[in-house]
Amino acid sequence: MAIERTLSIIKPDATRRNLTGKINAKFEDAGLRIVAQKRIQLSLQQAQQFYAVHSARPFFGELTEFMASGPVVVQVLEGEGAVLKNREVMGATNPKDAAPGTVRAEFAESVGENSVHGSDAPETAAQEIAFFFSGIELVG
Ligand code: RTP
Ligand code: MG
Repeated sequence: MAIERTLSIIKPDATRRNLTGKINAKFEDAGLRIVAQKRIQLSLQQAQQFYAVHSARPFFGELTEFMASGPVVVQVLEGEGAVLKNREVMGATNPKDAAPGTVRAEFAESVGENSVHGSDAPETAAQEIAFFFSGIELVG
């Protein structure tokens, strides 16, 4: 399988509870390399722009307000099949459905406040990485 990159976000519920290191350990233990990372605070407008694909969904307001409610850690993960591998490490969207040992099974508070975001395909990964990182911030 090819080496890929994917965009990951450690969400405000997790940064608030000081879980960045524990979540990063799960990524690294799965063979994902953190090749870029920064801690930022999104404005509501930036959160709306990032999640524009979900703008018609009933949870859009709740989701974007939550994502702007505190610091997030945005990161680029690299590895073999990184998009799918990251989603396996994250677990299902709803922590009640997430497999044991996944980030969401261990740390998520609810279906909305679920600790991490991960790109869902290589094409969206490229767009989401470009949303947060410039070329010189991406170390090979
Ligand atoms: P993500 O995009 O954050 O990696 O999560 P995902 O693919 O597992 O879930 P997606 O369907 O893309 O939804 C994006 C985020 O919206 C919030 N959500 N809330 N209240 C709800 O029913 C609900 N459903 C989704 C979650 O924060 C989810 O991660
Ligand atoms: Mg998604």
